Amino acid sequence: MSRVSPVIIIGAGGHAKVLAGLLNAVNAVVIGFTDADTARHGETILGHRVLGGDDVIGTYGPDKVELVLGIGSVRPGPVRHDVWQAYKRDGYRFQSCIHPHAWISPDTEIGAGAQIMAGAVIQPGCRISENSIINTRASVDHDCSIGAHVHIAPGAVLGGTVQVGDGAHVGTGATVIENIRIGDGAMVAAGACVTQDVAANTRVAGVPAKPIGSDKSS
Ligand code: JB3
Repeated sequence: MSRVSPVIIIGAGGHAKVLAGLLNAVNAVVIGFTDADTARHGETILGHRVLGGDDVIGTYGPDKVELVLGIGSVRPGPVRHDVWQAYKRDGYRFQSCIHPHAWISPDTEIGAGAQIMAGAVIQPGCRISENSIINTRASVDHDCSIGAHVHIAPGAVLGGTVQVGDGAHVGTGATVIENIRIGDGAMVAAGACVTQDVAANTRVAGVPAKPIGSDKSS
């Protein structure tokens, strides 16, 4: 992870706190957090202040600061994608965050702003695309392809050669067996065991996982 530029963490909730812990562990220079909720302004989290709203970012500018997207997600949704696109359009760069206690095969392709948390394992031949989260203790086995803006939640297990489409969510503790394709925007519920491909924008749950509807309906 590049630690040349200081960073601002966007959001000051649970996901941002985990990222602050990671950034502290790698001695990154953290300027502080921004948050949409004015009640949070002035708080200190793991040694870093909530500086104000996102207007603070503009006072630095894209040549002075890199961003870390600290807004998480528990289902597919536009927020992470939209915030990412807005700042990218304005010329900002997102710093990728890799916890020192993740194990990542050296040949892994890691996109800009990807976040790989403590205890994650990524085996050879994988690609983790931009702005995706491989959360605490998740395991991604050989030759998996993880699209952009994906969340592989804590403790999820992907077997070999799994493909996860852009914007999909694999819930906490879910298991996906080898060679499965999970479509764009799909959601795998927590604890599910996926043994068949999942179509785009579809939600599945259970063991074995079955469709429970379209994510557009939630
Ligand atoms: O499951 C795990 C391990 N983590 C979850 C994570 C992936 O997603 C976590 O438990 C949460 O369920 C969720 O974390 P997140 O996104 O940090 O949620 P929350 O704790 O609700 O905090 C979101 C924060 O983002 C709130 O303080 C919002 O006010 C703030 N926020 C929302 N939109 C924003 C914006 N902040 C800024 N700066 N800009 C925005 O556009």
